[in-house]
Amino acid sequence: MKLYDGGRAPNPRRVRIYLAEKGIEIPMEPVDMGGLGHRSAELTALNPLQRLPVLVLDDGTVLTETMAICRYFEMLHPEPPLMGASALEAATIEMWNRRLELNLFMSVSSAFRHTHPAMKDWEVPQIAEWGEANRPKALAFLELFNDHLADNEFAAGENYSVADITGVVSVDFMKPARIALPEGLTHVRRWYDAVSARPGTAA
Ligand SMILES: N[C@@H](CCC(=O)N[C@@H](CS)C(=O)NCC(=O)O)C(=O)O
Repeated sequence: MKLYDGGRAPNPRRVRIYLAEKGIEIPMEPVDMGGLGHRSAELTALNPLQRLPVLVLDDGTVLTETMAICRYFEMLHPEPPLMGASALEAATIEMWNRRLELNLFMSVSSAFRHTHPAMKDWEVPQIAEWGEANRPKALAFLELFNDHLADNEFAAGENYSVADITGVVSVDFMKPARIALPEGLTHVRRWYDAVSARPGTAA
């Protein structure tokens, strides 16, 4: 088994944090994304979408998509549960993970990819106006998330989960996207500090 990893890029980082939280060690193959290594013939053959992360199993089976890769390991290593231990927990985690992916991660990612000069060969066409339009979308969702965290320790309730991984990676991604975390979001800050301090988050 081998995980093609993309260094600082947020989706590969989500898988690395997930694996660290689970205590799972697998061989990693670093890909130089700055040098467009993810578009090499080898990577394109594995993932025609030319995106990372990519997991290749021992029998050659290829898995892409961050959450699909996490789901694969979750079934093999259910403890500690990061995708829910009951039907309701699993659905609640899925709900908040999707909300965070679609409303925060995507907005931050669009702001970064559509405005940052280094992304001009990655995001074609690069539309600065669309990038700018996404900054307020990210901030609006953070307001909602702040209200939710007033009554919840973690993104999906009382237990740490993959939704927290998506959340913390999204907030960290705000820095290169040049979106400042507003001072008033005290519950987001409390949650962010707690999740950031977990050893796995350094992965
Ligand atoms: N939906 C995919 C997205 C993967 C993705 O977009 N990865 C980024 C790195 S964070 C990438 O490989 N980008 C390369 C590119 O845009 O050329 C997932 O969840 O894994």
